[in-house]
Amino acid sequence: MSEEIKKNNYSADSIQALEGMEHVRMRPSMYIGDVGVRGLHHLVYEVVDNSIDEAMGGHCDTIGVSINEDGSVTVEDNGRGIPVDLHKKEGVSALEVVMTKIGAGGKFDKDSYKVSGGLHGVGVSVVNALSVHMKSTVFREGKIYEQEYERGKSLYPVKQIGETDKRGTRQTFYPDNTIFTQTTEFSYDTLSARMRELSFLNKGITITFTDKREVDEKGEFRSEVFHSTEGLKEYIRYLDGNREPIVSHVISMDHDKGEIPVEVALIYNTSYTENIFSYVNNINTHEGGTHLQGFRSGLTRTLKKYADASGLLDKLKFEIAGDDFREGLTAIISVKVAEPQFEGQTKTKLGNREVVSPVSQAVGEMLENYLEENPNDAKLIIQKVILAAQARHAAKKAREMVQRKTVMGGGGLPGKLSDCSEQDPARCEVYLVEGDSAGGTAKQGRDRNFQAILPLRGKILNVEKAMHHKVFENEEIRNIFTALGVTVGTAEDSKALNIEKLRYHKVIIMCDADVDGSHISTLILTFFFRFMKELIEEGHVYIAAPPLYLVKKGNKKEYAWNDVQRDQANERMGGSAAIQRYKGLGEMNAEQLWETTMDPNFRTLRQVTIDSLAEADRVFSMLMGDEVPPRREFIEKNAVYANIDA
Ligand code: 0RA
Repeated sequence: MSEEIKKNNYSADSIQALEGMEHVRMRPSMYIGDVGVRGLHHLVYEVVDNSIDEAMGGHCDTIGVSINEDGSVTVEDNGRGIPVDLHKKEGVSALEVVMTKIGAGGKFDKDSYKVSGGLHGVGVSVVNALSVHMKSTVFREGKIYEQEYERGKSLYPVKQIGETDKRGTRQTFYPDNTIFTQTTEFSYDTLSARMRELSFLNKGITITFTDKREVDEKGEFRSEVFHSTEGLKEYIRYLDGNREPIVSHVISMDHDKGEIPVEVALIYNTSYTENIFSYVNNINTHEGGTHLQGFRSGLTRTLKKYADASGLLDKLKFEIAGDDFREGLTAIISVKVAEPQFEGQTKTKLGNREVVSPVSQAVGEMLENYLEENPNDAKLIIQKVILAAQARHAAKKAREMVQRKTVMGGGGLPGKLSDCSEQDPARCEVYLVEGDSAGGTAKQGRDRNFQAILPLRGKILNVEKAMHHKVFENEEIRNIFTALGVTVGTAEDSKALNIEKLRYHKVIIMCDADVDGSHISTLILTFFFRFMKELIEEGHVYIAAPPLYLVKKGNKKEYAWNDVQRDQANERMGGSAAIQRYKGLGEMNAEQLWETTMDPNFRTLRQVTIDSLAEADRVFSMLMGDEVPPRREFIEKNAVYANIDA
């Protein structure tokens, strides 16, 4: 090859590399989903994923994650260290290739589990490109190596900076605030929840998580150590800790030998909800897919076979449906797939057909053994299935009644709804208001063009503890369904929602800013979470934030949402302002309610998002379940939405 061609090749390659990194900065959402809170946290997951891969390959057992004093994040592992020797093709160190080339990833290690899926596995170079500054430190073969970068560009070639007997890789990055314009502040709760989840999904690894941004009264950093010896089994106990089990222990299995490693754990509890969380390569597959399909078919087939053989179904007058086998079931499925195909709206649905049968078989085998060895538990499960089938028939009748009433009730809208005049759902919003009197004020204060008001009477039904037919028979809940325009699920799929009929694209919960109010918001949210999850998932649900104080002096007035704002407003007015504490929405007049809580130009709405479905489920089951002490503590310590609002 002539010198010239070589030179051209080299520059063509380097241009491509540059373009790759530039492209990440130009179109960050293509790589990390979005540049909001979610995308920001994704940076951490990406770096941690690389260390998890090193651990899954059996090369490391400890990962440290910290949010540093200056807001940067450090991830450190005790693995083999990213290689620093010359990468022949690129002419720079392997570390530099991994850090500055798109798509280089960790994939040059053949036997690692590096399996890119969804937005994960895009590579640490993406994190580098989106950071104002990043530093890699490698502890390897007795030496310490270092390289730093600015917005993805190396500042100097990898250099040796000392000697060590440690092994491992340390990565520190500062997210770029010109990319993450909304915020570059990491949330303790969000990261902590993900580290906990990862430790359950990868048993044996120790993950320490430390927040160095502030110290507590003892002068210590907030810190947690996550380590799970039993993996999914422990995860189930954690998730279902607030529910009452009907079987004596968690049923689980771990097939890590075959082509497709499958891990499953499940338990039955006394509730009426089905909770199945599925993961592919540590990614939560919200939309399910072939592994979930395999799980369901294995579960149904095995339980049905056992029930038929036991004679327990002999006197039953109707068919048992698939749903009936999953009432009161909490399950986690985790599979590892080498080349996952992700489908669906949020690319969280596994498409690989070859996954169905290994999962179905593994689940079948596991259950068959359990039922055989634990006949008492087996009987309890089958009895629960029969009850579920009976309840489903009752619910179907109740649902048909609701739908009949909706159709016959002249347009079908609930009498208590004060509708808006605008017809385009994208421009309409509905306020669900606690109590008739606040509802009345909201009705006077609103802009009737696009704002509808639905007052709710006192505490709505706790759906977490009610059987399905009770839910559909409840008047307040029926009012919500009919006001929103969506119909209740069909007999085949009680959770299918025709969300395209939604009459308002913003559904705003407005309750008093006190413990009772947050309890009521939680009840409404629980209902949405269990019966209209898409509504939350598609970003239609909001919580209004009414002010806590009115600070007034002469003709000056200011509202305050917390004590700091109150004191500042008071100072601005010279210190002797009259302070009114709002005990509830009812103390505001229509104008005040409009100004503070309903006027789109001034109000603050908190969008409810589901960050981690598993964690959200645990929180709801705790808040709405039978155990009072943890609930009281949680409600008093947090705003209800603390854990579900990103
Ligand atoms: C490929 C090869 C080797 C190490 C790694 C990847 C590696 C990558 C990361 C990313 C974060 N932590 C990591 N630790 C290791 C080295 C193979 C060898 O030493 O033979």
